[in-house]
Amino acid sequence: MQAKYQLKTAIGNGSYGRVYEATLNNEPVAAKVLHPTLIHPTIVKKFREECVLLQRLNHKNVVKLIQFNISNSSSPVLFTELLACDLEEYITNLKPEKIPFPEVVSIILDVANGLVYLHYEWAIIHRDLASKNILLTNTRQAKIADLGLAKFYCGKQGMSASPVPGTPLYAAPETHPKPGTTSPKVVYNEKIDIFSLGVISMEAINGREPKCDPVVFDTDGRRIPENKRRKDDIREMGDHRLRGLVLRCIEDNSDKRLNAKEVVEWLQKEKSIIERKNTTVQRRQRRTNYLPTLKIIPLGNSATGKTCIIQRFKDNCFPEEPTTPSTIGLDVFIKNITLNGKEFSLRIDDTSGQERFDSITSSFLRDADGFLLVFDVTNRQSFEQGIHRTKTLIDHHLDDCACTILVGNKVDAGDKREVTRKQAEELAANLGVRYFETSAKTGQNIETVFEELAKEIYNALDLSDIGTYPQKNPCNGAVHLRQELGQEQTEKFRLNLSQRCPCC
Ligand SMILES: Nc1nc2c(ncn2[C@@H]2O[C@H](COP(=O)(O)OP(=O)(O)OP(=O)(O)O)[C@@H](O)[C@H]2O)c(=O)[nH]1
Ligand SMILES: [Mg+2]
Repeated sequence: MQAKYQLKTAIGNGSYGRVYEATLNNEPVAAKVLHPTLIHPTIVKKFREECVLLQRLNHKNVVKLIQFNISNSSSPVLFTELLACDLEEYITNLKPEKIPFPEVVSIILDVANGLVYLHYEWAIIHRDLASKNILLTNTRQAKIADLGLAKFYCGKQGMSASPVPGTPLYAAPETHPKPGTTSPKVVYNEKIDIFSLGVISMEAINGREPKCDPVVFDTDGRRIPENKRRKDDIREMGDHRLRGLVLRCIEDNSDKRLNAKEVVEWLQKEKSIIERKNTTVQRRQRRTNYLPTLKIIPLGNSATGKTCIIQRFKDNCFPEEPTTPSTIGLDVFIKNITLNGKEFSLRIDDTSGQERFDSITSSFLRDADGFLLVFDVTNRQSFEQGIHRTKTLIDHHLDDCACTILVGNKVDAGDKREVTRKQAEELAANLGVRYFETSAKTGQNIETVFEELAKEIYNALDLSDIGTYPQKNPCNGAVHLRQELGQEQTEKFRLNLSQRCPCC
């Protein structure tokens, strides 16, 4: 049965014809009407096969084909969901502003996810990825559109097809046939989409359409490297955080390009950094509307000196008593610090090293920005078993690696030492972290470990764009917080109300 549709305004050009805003059975849709010159039985047959396949595609980052109309009497039409605008339009309308970094990450990640679906679940190459074929919803969710030139490909050996099928500005070098070749075909694989994705990413980063030298081969018939043809775009990216990703996508040699899954992995890391950065600012602002907060958690076996380290850092003191009470559950301390001229609040969660509190400790790990893995240099077990145990705890609860420093405490204890500096440095190298020796008793290196960890977090999260926040209610000195735990749990905790900061 033929669908009842009505074309309204033209909104763009697709690979085979014009795209209109339309209604289909009274629902808003986009309708692509095939160009009359293409109505030839072979093309229409191919088109129909393609429509049947596309109708089966179902992914949030691929535009959904709703229906198609192929009759002998009129131009074939295909109907897809109607979205707000395409990426090219969005970039143009934003000028002179550029798309904010978090949005660039999320748009490119959406496209890469769409490509993972097409490449790995269907073995389909799009072949015409360009910013005009990336559609955006009102909330900037991106969807790959116009699969008019899409083809099945047969894995590694690639496929042979007509050269330069897509939009030249975005086309991978291998789709340009060598001058003087007799065969009009070129062989390529899914990496041509990755190349186009790299060009689209540069466009989104630079906030303008790509520039590219139209000359592909030099006078001796040698291919001109893409980083030369696209040097203006590359220069304009400067040291943008996604520069490395883009360069890996537009490699001349397709084998060296990332694949769609690797692009997704790369961008997911960026996304999680953005999310952590947002929490850094919001976490504290939600409560008190002042400084952005970095959350640090010292972890380690019981009696390694975590609480003493924190107290030395916060109040520059060390308990007189020969033994101090073990931490029950979790205590929270706040101290403000200055990093690169900006004020931050360090929130230090003092965890208990006792294994029976591991489940409480775990619930606070997820949004931590950094960890101190503390062992006692006079206690071998705290080094061998303790660090392994606490590192495993972090790995179980964090998807990506947070900043971590290994700390050997109690170095004042002289000949009682059971772990050498060399052994600790070896472990640190294996864990890929830095090592510091401290003494909460003498104060040795205590400020340094916190400052170094804070600097690591600052750099990892690229906090340079976090402005200084008005400090309405400065919370200097001791703050001892009860956490938002259930009544039953909180009853068990020590809580020094006199030290409790009213602003927290
Ligand atoms: N000699 C020496 N003793 C220390 C040092 N740091 C802590 N201690 C002692 O080690 C013991 C344990 O210290 P805490 O800070 O309570 O240890 P903790 O890691 O917080 O222990 P839990 O709360 O049970 O996890 C106390 O008796 C401290 O006096 C240090 O740098 N040198
Ligand atoms: Mg303690």
